Amino acid sequence: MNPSVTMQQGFSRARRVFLRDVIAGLRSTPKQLPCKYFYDRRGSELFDRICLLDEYYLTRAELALMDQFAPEMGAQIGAGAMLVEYGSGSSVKTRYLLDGLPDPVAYVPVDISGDHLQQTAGELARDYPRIEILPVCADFTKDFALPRSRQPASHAAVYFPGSTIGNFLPGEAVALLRRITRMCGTGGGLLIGIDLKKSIPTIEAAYNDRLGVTAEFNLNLLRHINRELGADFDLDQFFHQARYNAELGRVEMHLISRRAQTVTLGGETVEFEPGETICTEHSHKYTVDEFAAVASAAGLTLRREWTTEKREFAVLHFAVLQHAG
Ligand code: AVJ
Repeated sequence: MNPSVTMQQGFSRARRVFLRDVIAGLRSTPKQLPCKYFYDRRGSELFDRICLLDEYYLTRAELALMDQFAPEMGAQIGAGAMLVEYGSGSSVKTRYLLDGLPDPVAYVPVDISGDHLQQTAGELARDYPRIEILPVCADFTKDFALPRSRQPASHAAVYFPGSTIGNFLPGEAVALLRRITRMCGTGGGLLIGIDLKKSIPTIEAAYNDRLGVTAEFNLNLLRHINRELGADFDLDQFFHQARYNAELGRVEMHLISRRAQTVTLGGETVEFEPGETICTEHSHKYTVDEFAAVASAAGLTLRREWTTEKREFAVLHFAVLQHAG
């Protein structure tokens, strides 16, 4: 019997999807891997370290906005909301928002990483006893059901911080925002963090830090694949590089093969040429107007914007105007 078949039978559903995604990505030209698989335990820790780096201005800029304007953002969202966060991670920024929101009914953190989610939900339940915490372990790019809160909410508001929307191609971003529009319905809203276009050296430095934490984060994707899928990537034979594609307005992260090599996974082999790259992440940068146009295509209207003085980062509030259906 083909050994890969026996192995796959022992795989959980999530792992089979992971394997399918990885093989499809490595079979395409140019090779690519989905960035959502960065976030195993170690990947999440490395990302937390990225957020503290001198060069990685994004988190500091967004936190400064939350620190200064959360009460205004909360007022803009309105009283009695169910706050739904996409990709909640450690919910650090959320605490500012929960502190600024008038009488929120429930907080629904949505994250793909179940362990992290349960831990964070427990901490929030302890610190915010008056807000019902309803964690949902899901991939927010797929449909998921909103939990029902004990106390009925007047409306749903999605919080999508961190410029995570930048990982999606503009067309995918419209599709994801449409889901949000549909889920919230008329009267709902979206508060979203967007990394803004700026000088290329500033952007590139944020993804090529001197300490090499981003390189570790990128390479850890291969380690994750080795561990979960029994692949045999040699991490020493790939190196990290991030470059800004000005035409498409995005950072592209790559893992570059140092030499010709063959990698085995799931009973299949994948060949690499010297210098061949795997694109592991796109991180789109927008102007406020560009992003408002993307959101408008999904039935969302810009209501307010908060930007840092140096215009590094923006937090934008959109209203669902017409329920797209
Ligand atoms: C979490 C997607 C916003 O694109 O800046 C950081 C991920 N990748 N350094 C980003 C990331 C490399 C980050 N996002």
